[in-house]
Amino acid sequence: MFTFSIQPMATVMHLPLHQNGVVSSNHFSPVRNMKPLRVSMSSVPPSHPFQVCVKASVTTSNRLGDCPFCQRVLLTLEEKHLTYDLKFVNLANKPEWFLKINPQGKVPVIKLDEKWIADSDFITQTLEEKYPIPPLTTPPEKTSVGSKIFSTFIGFLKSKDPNDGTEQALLSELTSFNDYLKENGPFVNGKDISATDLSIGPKLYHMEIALGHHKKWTIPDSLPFLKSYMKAIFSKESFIKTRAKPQDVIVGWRPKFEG
Ligand SMILES: N[C@@H](CCC(=O)N[C@@H](CS)C(=O)NCC(=O)O)C(=O)O
Repeated sequence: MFTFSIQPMATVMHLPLHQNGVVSSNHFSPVRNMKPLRVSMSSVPPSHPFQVCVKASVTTSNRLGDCPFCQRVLLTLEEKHLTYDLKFVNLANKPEWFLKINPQGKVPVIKLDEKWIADSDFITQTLEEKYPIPPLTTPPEKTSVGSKIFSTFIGFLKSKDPNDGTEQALLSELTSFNDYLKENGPFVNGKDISATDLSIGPKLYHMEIALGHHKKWTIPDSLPFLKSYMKAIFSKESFIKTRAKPQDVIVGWRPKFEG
């Protein structure tokens, strides 16, 4: 097990969470079954960094790999100024210690109040409830904005037939998102970055690198608000610190491209 320590830029107050047992996305529907959390503004910051299991790089030892869900969790920790230690998991040969933590075998997994919890939806929601400052909540009516971009990107990446409509499906989702940003941006919730941006940003990063390399595809100039959005997110210090190496993204998506 390799551990990589990350220092905070600052600290914030934190709140106690009461949960039972190991939680994973297998047993736990992130939103529906979420237990009520007790919130107290008088709590102190955690004395130790969080432990976070993330995908290991396949090109460089002891480095973060290409998992957009892991980056989403790390971005949330960064934006909330919470410290963390990374545990790199080789997903091609999962170690026993990791499968004990999360029998489902998926990353990210984070240790919160002595319990390991999985699934980026659940993790980020729990972090928001335990550490509400600074707030990252996206209003419910905006959380589905851009939600089909990732699946349509994968559909296009996997496609072998240029006329099967998958490129058009992606373009349609990107155009809707561009138009939304034009009216409501620069971020999904307006001027401040929020949880939905921290979810979409890593996916757009993967899309740009994977489609650029495997399909020689680039985002059309007709989508300037999307381009500015990507530039704004990709240039954030928190994003640069937590992003995967482009080569890992290329290698990671190759099996889907080659089918
Ligand atoms: N819904 C999960 C998805 C997590 C996920 O699919 N992670 C991938 C890596 S990007 C994984 O661990 N895959 C297991 C494997 O490759 O064996 C989340 O949001 O955390």
